[in-house]
Amino acid sequence: MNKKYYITTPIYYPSAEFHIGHCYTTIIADAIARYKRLAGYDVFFQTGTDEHGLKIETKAEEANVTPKEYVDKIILNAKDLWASLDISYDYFIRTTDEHHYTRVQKIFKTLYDKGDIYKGEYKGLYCVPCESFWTESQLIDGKCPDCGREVNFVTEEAYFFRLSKYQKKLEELYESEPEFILPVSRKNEMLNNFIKPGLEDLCVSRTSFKWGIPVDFDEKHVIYVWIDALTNYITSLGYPDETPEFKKYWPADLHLVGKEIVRFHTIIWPAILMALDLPLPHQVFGHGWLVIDGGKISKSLGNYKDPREYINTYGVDAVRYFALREVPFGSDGNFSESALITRTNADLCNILGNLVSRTIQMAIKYFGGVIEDKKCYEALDEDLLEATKDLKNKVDKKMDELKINEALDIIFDLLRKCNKYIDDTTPWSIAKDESKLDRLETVLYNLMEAIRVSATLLQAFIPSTANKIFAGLKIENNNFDNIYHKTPKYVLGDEKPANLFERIKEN
Ligand code: ME8
Repeated sequence: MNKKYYITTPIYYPSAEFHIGHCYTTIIADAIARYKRLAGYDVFFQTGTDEHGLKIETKAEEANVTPKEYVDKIILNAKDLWASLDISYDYFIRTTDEHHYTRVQKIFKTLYDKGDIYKGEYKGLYCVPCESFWTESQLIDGKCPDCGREVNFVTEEAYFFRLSKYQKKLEELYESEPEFILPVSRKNEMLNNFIKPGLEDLCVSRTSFKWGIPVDFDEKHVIYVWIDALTNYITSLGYPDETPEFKKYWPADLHLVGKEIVRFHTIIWPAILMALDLPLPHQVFGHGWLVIDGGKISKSLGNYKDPREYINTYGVDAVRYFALREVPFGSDGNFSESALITRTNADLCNILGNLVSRTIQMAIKYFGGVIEDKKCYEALDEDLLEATKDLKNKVDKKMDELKINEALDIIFDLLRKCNKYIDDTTPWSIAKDESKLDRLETVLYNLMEAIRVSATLLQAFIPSTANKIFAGLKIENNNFDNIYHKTPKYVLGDEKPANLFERIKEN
């Protein structure tokens, strides 16, 4: 049986249309999911939407529609966005799905019956836009540490999750699983800023708004945020029912999240799972933010375009490639249209596009598109042949470490080597000597094999471009099993394929 791999994105708030930041996480999750599928894993890739809460209730009121009508429209657009970005999710969970709804109620009741949820009174500081409660010591200059806005003092009857009980177990988890949180710097932040100072019990119900899943044994309360949101990762698989999907895919292999919600995924989520006696996810990766001109891309500031505009203008793979390649994964990075253009021209157009088109053109021109390995090697070939042979191992290693941008850079290193190989071998001058046709054919064959191997790996990152390359080489797509099965003979026909990327004019 194939090994399984379960990867998730956060479930995003459909309080406004999605922006390039949401695309960032989802594209990266998609590339990892595709990579694992190509490697033969049975992958379950989940994304979705987190639809309850006061913010959405308020937005819907402002728009004069019901909360459900409000979110339905945004989700339709979100699904369209994911389709135009070639996002290959296996399951899209909505927290308004009936299954999720009833399963969350059961989970809440189980935790209540076990004494891990109890009724008390909440007195505290609350940030409405972030839907987060804060303690005095967490505030920065008296304001919400996440968004910098005012917080309000509130008192209300509420249910609490006994988070404090799991302090020691969480410390042990961090100790015994050093790679539970990546990058490691975020682990230290969680330990030193949140766990070590002492965990407080967590408010998990509200009575001040209605748009949420009711506590079924105390209907005045709606289940508030994290028990509703975090459990999406298991309710989608059928939990608390013992479904085959749950048995197969849980625990998750990777929760990919932005750095601002690492805390919820590495403290509250494992504690809930411990309370339910369930195994914990293997890893939570907290990536950095895409920023615009150094500032946060924000739904509330509205400083962004619909990502579909970029896709329509520059193509899906320009956007995907930028998200995957531009920023060292884990760090913050700037997003701008001019950086997107520069990156597309430099890598996709100049390095990849040119190489593929030059190689295919030469194969057509000199051999009518029919190329075999004539094994007429020279010392000059060594570097390219070795790099081609090593490529998958090197990329695998980077993918295992979730160094996605470096994985791509290694593939592009090989493509750069191919371009240099053309410059060094100068096929057009070999072509002048009739006696050297075997050598010329070998050079072209080496290039085509390097392109094929690269395209096999690129399928995970820029799938539509990889498909065009396979189509241009007139071969079937490879997966990782047959990546090193050499193509016995390329038969391209005599039609020059369209360029993969057109150069974009820089302003
Ligand atoms: O937090 N750069 O939803 P959300 C990079 N519903 N990634 C970004 C980003 C940016 N500028 N902006 C958003 C929620 N993201 C909760 C999650 S999970 C059980 C519940 C991505 O709509 C990033 O993944 O605010 C971030 O963590 C997520 O969107 C926040 O989405």
